[in-house]
Amino acid sequence: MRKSVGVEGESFGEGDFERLESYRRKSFLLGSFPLESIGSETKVNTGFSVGIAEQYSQTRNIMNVLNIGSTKRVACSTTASLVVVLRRNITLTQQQVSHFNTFGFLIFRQLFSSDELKTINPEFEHALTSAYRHAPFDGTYRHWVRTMGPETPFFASLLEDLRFCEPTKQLYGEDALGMVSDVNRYVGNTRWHPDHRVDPTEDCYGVKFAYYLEPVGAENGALRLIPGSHKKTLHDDLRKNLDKFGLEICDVPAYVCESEPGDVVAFDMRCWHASWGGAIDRRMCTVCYYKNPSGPEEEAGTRRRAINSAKGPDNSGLPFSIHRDIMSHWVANHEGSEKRQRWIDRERELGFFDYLEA
Ligand SMILES: O=C(O)CCC(=O)C(=O)O
Repeated sequence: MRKSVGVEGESFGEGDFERLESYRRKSFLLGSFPLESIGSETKVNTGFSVGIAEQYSQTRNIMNVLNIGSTKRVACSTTASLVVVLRRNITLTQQQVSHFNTFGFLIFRQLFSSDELKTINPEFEHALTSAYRHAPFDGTYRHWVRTMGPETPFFASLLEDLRFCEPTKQLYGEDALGMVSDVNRYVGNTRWHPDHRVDPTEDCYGVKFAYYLEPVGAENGALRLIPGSHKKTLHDDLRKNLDKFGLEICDVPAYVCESEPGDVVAFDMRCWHASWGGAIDRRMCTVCYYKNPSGPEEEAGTRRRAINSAKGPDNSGLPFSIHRDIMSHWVANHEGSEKRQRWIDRERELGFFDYLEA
């Protein structure tokens, strides 16, 4: 029996997996939801998303989807699993844009599905274990590696994932630049700091999407942000005065971004941020974009960043050859992604790959 799932008036049946996948690439996310009971109804939270092509071929039964909405009921008949195509609203509302502009951050709950976390966790382990084979993690210093190489395909796809690059376009312009997807094992507290300077002649700026793989709260390593500190007056005031208060990290007035696995915190990298009480081996990942500089001053600021960011890998205790191989793979763009090529061309022009290509 041919079953179908409706997507904006279209219907799909068994064997239509390629077409389903092309929808996912454009703007749809697919959810695969195991059903415990047969012939009943189940609730699907559309905040969850999965997009793994191989699953389609394994999941031979596609059901009707009823009532597209935020939480929906789907009818299911005689099968133990179900594929649903959901259109996730990846566009920020005006209110979210204003929140980000004013406070410097936004939190997206359950942007990753539990199925995606099942891919993220082993890729995370593999990326760091193989990169630091020469010095296995012993809790004395942070391990950090970029995940844009062939061995971590899920992480490597994230810069081009619409969940990240579409909001970035809204916040930093259509031509914003995809920079980094990385994974980290943090050790204990992180002191207060901004990632970028606020003066555009000295540095560029952009957004970091950060997600933790364990639940984190106020007492165990959640990201703390000082709202509005991406703006010059507060940013500079903190640079000048924060240390003078002699406050513990946790006593500085701040917003604590409690999070569960699957949640993502997006913040302007000029914001002052820190963490408190975190465990040794706090697993955290990021996806980062920069604003494409416009005008000679911003370009000069971005070129300075390019020179400084070449030092990053040296400070991570990672053999340079490992970093170079990962980045060279990304820059080679074997997949022929147009979007990525545009980023690469502009980043090369700005000097971000000088150290790789020297
Ligand atoms: O999670 C932490 O300890 C801090 C994260 C951080 O400083 C960063 O991502 O820049």
